[in-house]
Amino acid sequence: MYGGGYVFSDPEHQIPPDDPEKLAEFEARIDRGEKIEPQDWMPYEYRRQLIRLIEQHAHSEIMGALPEGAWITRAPGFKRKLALIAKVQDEVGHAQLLYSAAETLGKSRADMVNDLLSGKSKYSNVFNYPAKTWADVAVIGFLIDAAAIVNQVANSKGSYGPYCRALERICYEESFHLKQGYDAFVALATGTKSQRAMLQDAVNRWYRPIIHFFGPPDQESKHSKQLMRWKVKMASNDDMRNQFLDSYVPKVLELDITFPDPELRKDPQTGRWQFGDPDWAEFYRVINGDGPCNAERLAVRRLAEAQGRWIRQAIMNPQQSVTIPFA
Ligand code: FAQ
Repeated sequence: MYGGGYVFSDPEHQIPPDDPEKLAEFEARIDRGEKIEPQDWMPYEYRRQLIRLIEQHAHSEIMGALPEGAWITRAPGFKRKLALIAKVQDEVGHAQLLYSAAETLGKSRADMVNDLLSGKSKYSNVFNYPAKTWADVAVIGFLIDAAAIVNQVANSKGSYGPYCRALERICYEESFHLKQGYDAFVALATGTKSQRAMLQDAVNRWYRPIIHFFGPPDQESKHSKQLMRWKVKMASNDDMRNQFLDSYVPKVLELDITFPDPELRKDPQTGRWQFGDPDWAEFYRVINGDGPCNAERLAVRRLAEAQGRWIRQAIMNPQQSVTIPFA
């Protein structure tokens, strides 16, 4: 297939037009709800878009381990620490599943990792914000995992077999993360005055990034129309955002924790949530590399990559001797 290199990495690469008959048959299969598998014919653009989306998702899981991972040593108590270690390990495992799913489309893991480290590939906006207190870990575990589940349960019913199967497995684990996140969230919400204040502060800081998590409003979304036609995305950004707000705003409010947005309300006529200015300029700054933690997160990944190089060399070339840097 694309053994030697990754054709879509080259901006000059001319994408040949798809054979109209094959395209029609492919779209008919999608309409019938069939799964597309790696060996099947697929349009170039379907392949390119899937690689982009699955790869970004994989990077998000890896980068998503960093804000919470920093709290493992400071988790309050043995049981919270055990749960957090297991969660962080799961997130990294999700990245492995997703990189494998993206590899079935012809881009090597090495190319994907290089594109993350060079800043070429995106990853989720939310992981470019700091986790300042333990309450941030509770908010990530509850609300960001919940947001991820809304998106991933829907898309696990999509058209590309390897991605859907990876999402099904990931969703089982994310559901457990959500439970431990909710438990930590409730413990703070029903705790002392200062615990409640710490939680409220964290919710205030994460509210806007979570609104951004589902992507730009539908009218600004570049890829949604085509991806929904090909059943890669099973709902639009605004519909997913609305579904999340429907399910989780009441769960937060019932704990007497508020959102820092006086305009947040559900319109009873339309069933749609309305909110104040979500500052999409901030969203675009963050996803294009200029968020509060982008540089720090990438620096950590580059360090991990450099420190793990010797062991990758040892595994890939077992006959050759390697120098162990820290021995
Ligand atoms: N962050 O045309 P659209 C997790 C970019 S997993 C960064 O609407 P699309 C688990 C988009 O790439 C979290 N960039 O894009 C966990 C595009 O840029 P490009 C990740 C974003 O693809 C929990 C441009 O904006 N989940 O959290 C974001 O149709 C707790 C135009 O936007 C997934 O990746 C964003 N939020 O829809 C781990 C799920 N939104 O590439 C640890 C799969 C948009 O043209 C702890 N992905 N952009 O330069 C998707 O469903 C979609 O990619 C969307 C965006 C819905 C995220």
